Amino acid sequence: MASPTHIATKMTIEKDLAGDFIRVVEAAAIESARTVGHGDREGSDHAAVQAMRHAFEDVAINGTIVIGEGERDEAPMLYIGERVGTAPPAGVEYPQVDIAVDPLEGTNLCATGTAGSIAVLAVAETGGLLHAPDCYMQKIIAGPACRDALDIDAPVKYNLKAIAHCLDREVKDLTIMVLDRPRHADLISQIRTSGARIRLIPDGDLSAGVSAAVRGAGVDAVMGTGGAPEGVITAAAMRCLGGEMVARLVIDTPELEERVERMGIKDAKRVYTARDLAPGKQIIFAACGVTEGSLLHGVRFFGDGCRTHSLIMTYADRQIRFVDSVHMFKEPGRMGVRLY
Ligand code: VTB
Repeated sequence: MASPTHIATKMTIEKDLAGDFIRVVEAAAIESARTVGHGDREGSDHAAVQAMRHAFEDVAINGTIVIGEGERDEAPMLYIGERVGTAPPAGVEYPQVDIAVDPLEGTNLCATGTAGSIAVLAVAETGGLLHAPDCYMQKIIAGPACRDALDIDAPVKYNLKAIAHCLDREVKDLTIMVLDRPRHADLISQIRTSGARIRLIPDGDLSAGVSAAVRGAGVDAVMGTGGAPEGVITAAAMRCLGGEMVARLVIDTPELEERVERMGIKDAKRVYTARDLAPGKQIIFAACGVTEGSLLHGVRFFGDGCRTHSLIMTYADRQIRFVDSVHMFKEPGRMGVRLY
């Protein structure tokens, strides 16, 4: 008979753990969704972080947070380097994984009840996710049709033409999502000059990026500068979806230069692809909608429980699942479960 250790080492990260990570993002989404529109972004974030941290306790992993809420001295939970997962029984080893979390991506969106906030994480075997510093990252993200067609150093109109060509349509029929920030004034004006359409978003370039690689989500590409940690999690999703991404860290202060050097990043100007940012051989991406969005529905409460909408993807196992869950908080009551 196989020993428990033998069984544990035979576990594959993706097949055996994907379902557990749905619960982790669902827990974060449900708790932050209770704060939607309260105008308290810290409160919303705290609710998500606490719920996610708690949910990790039930997952049979030897996990290390590599992208999280900040350095140990600035974040009490889900800080970089924190170990998460259930303590294994004697003689059992749980799989070692690196985890990138964004318990509430789009805190402002949640606090203001605006579309597009999600609870999200990416998991890979040790070393499978770039330990990106918390700085900006220039990104272009598009769907699988645009494989190898993007050039981060080329003019905006070149990339728009390339995307249009890959999608077999005209530039004027593209929809590009851009974070609504003053730093994007020139980018926005160049996209407008080219004739492509723009959807300006207040926050949430991570779910926008994932949407760009999902047909029917109404977005063809994401362009501009957003957070680097969000970029790594987006890259994990692109690996699962076969989407295209080119990115570069924005290292514009001596402090940041020093920090990336300390982190072992030799070429600060390096152009990264999704594979460079998330090189894992086994990758899990899990996201759950908090507020309503073009990719995922938000959490809907119905008194006795709530309903959540999640996306769970695995790379090697090639599974992409949209999961619609009903969570009963107590005994089913007279309200019953709603169909939609
Ligand atoms: C973006 C956005 C995120 O950070 O990455 C942004 O997608 C970048 O920072 O939702 P700025 O707000 O400084 O532009 C978020 O807003 C998350 O904080």
